[in-house]
Amino acid sequence: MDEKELQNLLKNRIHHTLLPLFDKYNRDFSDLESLLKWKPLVLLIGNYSSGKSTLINELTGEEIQRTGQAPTDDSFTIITHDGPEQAGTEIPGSSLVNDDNLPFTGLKDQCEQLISHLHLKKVATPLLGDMAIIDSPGMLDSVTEKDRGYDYMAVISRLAKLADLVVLMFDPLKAGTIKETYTAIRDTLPASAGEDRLVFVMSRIDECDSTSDLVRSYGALCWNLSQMTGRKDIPQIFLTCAPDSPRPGLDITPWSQERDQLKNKILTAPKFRVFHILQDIDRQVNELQLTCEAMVNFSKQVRTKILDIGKVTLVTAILAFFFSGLLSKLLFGFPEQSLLEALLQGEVGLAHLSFPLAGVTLVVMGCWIWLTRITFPRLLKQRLAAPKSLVTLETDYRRHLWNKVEPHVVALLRSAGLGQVFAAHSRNLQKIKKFLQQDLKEFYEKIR
Ligand SMILES: Nc1nc2c(ncn2[C@@H]2O[C@H](COP(=O)(O)OP(=O)(O)OP(=O)(O)O)[C@@H](O)[C@H]2O)c(=O)[nH]1
Ligand SMILES: [Mg+2]
Repeated sequence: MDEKELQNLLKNRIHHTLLPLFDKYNRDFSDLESLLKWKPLVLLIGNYSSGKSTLINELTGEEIQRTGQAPTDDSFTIITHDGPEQAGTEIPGSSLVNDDNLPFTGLKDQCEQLISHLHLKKVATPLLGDMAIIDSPGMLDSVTEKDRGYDYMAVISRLAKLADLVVLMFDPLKAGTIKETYTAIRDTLPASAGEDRLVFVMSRIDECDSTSDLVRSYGALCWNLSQMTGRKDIPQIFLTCAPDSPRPGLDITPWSQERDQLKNKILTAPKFRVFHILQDIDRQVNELQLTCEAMVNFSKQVRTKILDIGKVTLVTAILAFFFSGLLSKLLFGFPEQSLLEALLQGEVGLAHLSFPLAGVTLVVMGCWIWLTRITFPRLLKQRLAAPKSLVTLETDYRRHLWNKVEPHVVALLRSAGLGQVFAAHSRNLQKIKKFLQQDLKEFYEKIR
């Protein structure tokens, strides 16, 4: 089974099994749906003038992107191949964000400014037939949202979620010292792209005067990366330069393979697509499972209270049935004959039942008010104050998931009401567990 067939199979399974469950718990599934819509994507981000556009021109074999020293490009350009007849076609941002067949509708909520800085270019090379590469505006120092006119980090975050590979480019002159790069690596990317989808590149190494100069830049980049990521282990960093640019000074022979390895990594990104989708599903379904677990436990706790109140109601209703008439007679002098007296004399008529039935009705109503006005709101308040108590968080993974899920569970509880207690949470939880333990495992095995 090839990647495309697998992706379609996955899409069907998701639509049949998962979407209804996600709907029931008001979980947003749009990111995953976007992922299933279109071709695999590679996102190129990094310092201005680090050589992003140069690398894209090299991959496509066309001068498709403008290059130059100093910040050159202020647009997000999606580059792909859609058959030779389409080569040279450009699609503006306004069409891209309104096309439901493309995964970019999520960018619509960004302002107009972004729309005019977004477009799609179709190129002649069939290498990009099954994928697209996104070139991005270079990261800058001391730039604010006002300067760009849109929230650059929010756009990067959304695109990184869609991308199967995120290539982060640096150059020896600004090895990890640019402010936006720092923010992206520390705050934005960890929430959008797993470490395994990130590739670090130091380009333009030919501009180092000597090997020791390169080692200094490489060391500076490693140090800065460890500060940004908090990781002590240094990820692989591709050391490359454009093939036509080697300048005298540094002999780049020891690193000459790395440009090809990088290009190969980019062009084989479609292979990661199914894995990327599975990883996303895995995380989202685990979040859903935790949400559902919280609802199952909350429902159980409410049902226990209902059962307790139910028992009290039953006993009180039986007493009210037999003794309400007698009590009223003793207190107010009527009815003339209570149900109990009529029973003892064996002369029970319809008239004897009015007081018992009124008594039972009063008891049931009282208990219902007790449940809905006192017991349920009190329990809800307690759980809202400590929603964590609704789940067991025995592993770091579950604790991490819970941090994301908690606000959602709180919103669900607030809007839930007593009716939610009788929803089929346990059955839903079984379905979710079955998906995680069987279906997902089968898919992982298929891509092995
Ligand atoms: N010496 C040398 N110059 C390079 C290399 N790669 C790119 N350049 C040059 O560096 C400049 C910047 O390259 P671009 O490809 O425009 O960089 P960019 O990252 O797209 O820049 P922005 O779009 O502004 O963010 C251009 O003049 C390129 O010709 C390289 O490996 N070695
Ligand atoms: Mg560029």
